[in-house]
Amino acid sequence: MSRWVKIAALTVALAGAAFAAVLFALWSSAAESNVGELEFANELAIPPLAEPELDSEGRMAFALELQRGTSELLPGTTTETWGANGPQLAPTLRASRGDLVAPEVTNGLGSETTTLHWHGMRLPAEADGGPHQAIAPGETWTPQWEVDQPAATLWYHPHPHGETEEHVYRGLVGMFILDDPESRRLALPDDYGIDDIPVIIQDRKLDDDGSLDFSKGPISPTGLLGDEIFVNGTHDPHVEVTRERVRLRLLNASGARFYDIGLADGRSFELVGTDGGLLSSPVTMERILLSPAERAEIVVDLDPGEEVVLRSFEPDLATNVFEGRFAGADDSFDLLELRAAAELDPAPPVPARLASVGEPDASAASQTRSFTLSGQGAIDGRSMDIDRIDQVVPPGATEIWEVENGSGTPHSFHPHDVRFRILEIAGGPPPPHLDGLKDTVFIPPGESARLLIEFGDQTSEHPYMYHCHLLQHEDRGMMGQFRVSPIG
Ligand SMILES: [Cu+2]
Repeated sequence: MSRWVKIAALTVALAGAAFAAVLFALWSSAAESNVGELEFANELAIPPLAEPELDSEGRMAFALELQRGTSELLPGTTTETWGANGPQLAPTLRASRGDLVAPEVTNGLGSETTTLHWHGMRLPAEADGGPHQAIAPGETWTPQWEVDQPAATLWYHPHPHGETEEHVYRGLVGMFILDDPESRRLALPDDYGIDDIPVIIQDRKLDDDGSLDFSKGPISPTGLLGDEIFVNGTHDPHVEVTRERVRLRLLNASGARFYDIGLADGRSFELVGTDGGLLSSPVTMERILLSPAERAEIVVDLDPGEEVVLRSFEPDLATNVFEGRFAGADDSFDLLELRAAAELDPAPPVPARLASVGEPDASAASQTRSFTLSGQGAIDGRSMDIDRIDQVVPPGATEIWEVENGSGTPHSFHPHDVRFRILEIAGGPPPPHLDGLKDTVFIPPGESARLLIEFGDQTSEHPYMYHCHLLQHEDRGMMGQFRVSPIG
């Protein structure tokens, strides 16, 4: 070997070692935790319930003014945030099956165009609030629809093409609670803000002066991960509980972070509902994994005078140890302290039967479609094109959609307008907590999900979206469009 070849080989080896050292340093510093660091000093904010005007035709007109504001997210600092009818977050909307709802959404964000999407809602495509329903600055958008689905915890958030991660991160997120006659008869905690508590979880990175940090590390396979947790916009929160049982409506409103949620002392809770509605019967659990956009309604039992912490444990993302670290798989966070009063009002036990969900009937499916989530920004190798319709679904059809995560990165799948049943996930039948009505499902790397989907029967020129709900992936094009239309 000549001298120059030896020098070249040595140089390559040194460069490789230096690169490995940098990667290891990045990897070592990427794990985040606040466990044991919080004092739970702040009373949890409860988003106000919106009070709609009833118009002459009986529609519930919810006025929503999208606006910029400032919030004291961390003590002594000021953060520019976005909200509806306030500086951050948005009011909780509440309606019942059969109601006609007609939000009046005014874009007061200044120079920014945005949209407002009603996640999990069955509605006409032109009311969906996806990227086709842009609201220009100063304009008011007035979709309307009749609520035609079971009681559920839905939510709403911006969905502008390529900018959803940023708009959600800035704080434009609200809960949309649906009731139905069946749910109202159940003895579940349902006094909003008293024993029925919204728990909207977001992570953020903040600079010392409180300004939002939008930067991502050099390795961010799933998107921006924050090291500060906010519940309903409150940092370091606690909530006073006055009854023996409390229902928490958990919403993962983060763009990329997964939460594996349980009680810090290991006690179990009853899972009563998931994305699309109540389960047929409660499921006793100690942890529930929520990928971005997923919801869970849980009921927690408390003894008088005790304090128990709601915690997110290290989520199993089923990816390799290297990528997992950069996707938050080694992160844990205290979320919220539940403080029980010295005397608690009695509460009935969780009913053994909840909703009539029934068994999924795969034989009702008229066709099967297959999708592969590939890389970090494509479905079936194609990036989202707003001028391309990827699928046409006959009105009222029931179909099986098989979705494969063909990458090494965690992904999820969320079709608009529908709820689905999981027929199979990662090679087996769904576990009980995934056997209810869903609208978003985590598909681990290399795994597949078979979904039984009942589509709506309202035809339209406008498409609905289906996409990964890790918002960085959605923004990069891991999204397609389907139209509900007679074929041919
Ligand atoms: Cu994804």
